[in-house]
Amino acid sequence: MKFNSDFVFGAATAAYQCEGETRTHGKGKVAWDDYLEKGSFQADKASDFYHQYPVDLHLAKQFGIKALRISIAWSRIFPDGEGEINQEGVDFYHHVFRQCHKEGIEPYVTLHHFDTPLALHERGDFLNRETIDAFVKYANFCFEEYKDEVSYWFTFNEVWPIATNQYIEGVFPPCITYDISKAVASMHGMMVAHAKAVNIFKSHGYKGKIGIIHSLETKYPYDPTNSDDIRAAKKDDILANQFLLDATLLGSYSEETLQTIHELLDLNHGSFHYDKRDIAEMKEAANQIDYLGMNYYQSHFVRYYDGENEIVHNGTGEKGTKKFKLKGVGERVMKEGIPTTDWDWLIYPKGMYDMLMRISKQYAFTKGIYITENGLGKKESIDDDHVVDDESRIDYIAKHLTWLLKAIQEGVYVKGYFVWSLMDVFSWSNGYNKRYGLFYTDYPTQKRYPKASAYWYKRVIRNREI
Ligand code: GCO
Repeated sequence: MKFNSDFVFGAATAAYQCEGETRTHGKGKVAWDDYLEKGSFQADKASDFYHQYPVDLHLAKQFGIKALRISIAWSRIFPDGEGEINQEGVDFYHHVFRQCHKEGIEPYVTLHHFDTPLALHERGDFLNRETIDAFVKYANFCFEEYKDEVSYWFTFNEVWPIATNQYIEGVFPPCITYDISKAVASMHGMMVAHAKAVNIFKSHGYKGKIGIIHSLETKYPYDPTNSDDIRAAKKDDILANQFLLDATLLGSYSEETLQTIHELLDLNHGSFHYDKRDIAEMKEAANQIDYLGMNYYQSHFVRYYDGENEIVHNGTGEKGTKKFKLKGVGERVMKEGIPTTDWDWLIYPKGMYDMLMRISKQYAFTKGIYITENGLGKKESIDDDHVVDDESRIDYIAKHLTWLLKAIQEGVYVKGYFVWSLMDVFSWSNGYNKRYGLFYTDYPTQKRYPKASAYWYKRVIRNREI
């Protein structure tokens, strides 16, 4: 079985993780700049995409990659999030998009990839309605400015990971732990911002297309015969997946979602209130979006747990230290026989298939899904002959593509697949220790070297089969 000729094979990046020049060329600060200064790694120069983009785009082309996910750094355009414009930043993305087209690469552009401008972050990020308004203005500016160069837009990347990492797990600034109210409110804030941006985009009649990207992690009961585990997995799913799928695809929160969220918040002394007018915007956007982006890396097996919150984020990369026990939700545990990455992420390609089937059944969503990220993060080095033999990455991608094909065969409309990442890029919690790239970035020289997976992917793209 082959992929259709219109199936898009691409690769993905994000501005802050690859550009470097984080505080120069007129770029405004983001919360990460100050936060990383206290730690052991910085996002400068990352992969120096600010200067190396012609090299990266040419390499992508040589390896048959005709679609690239890129994000715009909001604070490169509006250094303070709103108000004054930084023309150098505006021009930079014109250069990148034009170069993409010169190389025959279609840019798929994300407006927000974990990088709210500091000025807005300090005033509450997406907990503050002002950030929603500023985001919509920024989005609108980009739609108009780049309308001749960009045909595929995504508003946000990974709403749940932002919210949980900022307000539950505490590993993204402002590093707050176990505040589920804030996490839920910020997800809602981003969904309203997404909806308003989609509606403005559509009201102006741009010829391009627009959607949003969610990181979806399939949840299974640890013991499928245990009703407590079944309930725990369901709750975890509602918090991390269904809340956002409802908002995106229904434009409202289902009774089941609201009931679970309220129960969870009651237990954690929290609450969730929203303006009913938001629902009208969300409904309109749900009708108008053109596609859904799905990042998929891992699934979770969830066991019933009624103890206190205890979350250890395995940022260091050492196996065996990751814990997720959330009061009222459950406990995510390892499962015998299922392999894990160096970061204890369960490698479970069937989870991608199950999630695709679920979206198409539960939401009767037929407009099309892009797998906007999938890939294997690992510790790796390059040998003297510049060979990186990343068999395990090839195996990871091949297995996911196989399950993806099965979903397509069974009727799910999947429009494309993007490997995370094109080249090795900076990792938010792991610095330069965790590599995902098809191309090896030699950080000291900023040279790129194709890994075995790049040659393999080139063949997949050419033959349209695994
Ligand atoms: C990391 C993460 C990221 C994400 C990406 C999400 O190691 O920092 O894995 O690279 O995958 O930013 O969209």
